[in-house]
Amino acid sequence: MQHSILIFFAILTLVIVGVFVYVYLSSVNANEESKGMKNALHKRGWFLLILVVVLAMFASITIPKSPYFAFANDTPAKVIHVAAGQFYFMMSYNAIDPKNPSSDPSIEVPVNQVVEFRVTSLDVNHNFGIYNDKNVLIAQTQAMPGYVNRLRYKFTTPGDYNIFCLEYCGSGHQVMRSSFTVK
Ligand SMILES: [Cu+2]
Repeated sequence: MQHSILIFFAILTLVIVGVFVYVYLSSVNANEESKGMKNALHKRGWFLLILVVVLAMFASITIPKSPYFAFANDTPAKVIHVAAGQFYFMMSYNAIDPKNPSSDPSIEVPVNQVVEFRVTSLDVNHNFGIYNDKNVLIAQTQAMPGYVNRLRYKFTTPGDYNIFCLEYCGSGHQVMRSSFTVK
């Protein structure tokens, strides 16, 4: 891992040096540029075309992998309602009334079935991050006041999962923690 980071930065350094060399050489060779505005517009056109092509390639590769489309055509086997607040998570099988919030003491989620978390906040912005028993983040969504964000996921490994807040939300941010069991 450290090896590949080193190689990445070495390549990045070469690219940056290359850009500087190119800029230097092109400013030395000022005669080429003296053809006036026509030359500059010509170059700008090519630059914009290449930029659009590269961005379109990135978008076509990454957008289909967006988690917003995950399990979009499935009907969730179970819906878990989540309300975050300073500094706690409430989870319930039933909708949580913001005026009188209450949670279920323990939450169980079925394995190998699509479940949906409906996540909101009762005060400021929080985050709902799901970690497996090896402390690897496997899914997350923002918890926002006035919005319900739906997070669908299919757990393939039974066990205990932890919830942590991933949005700095105040002095007790680091104590925000909850958990549920996948069976
Ligand atoms: Cu937080």
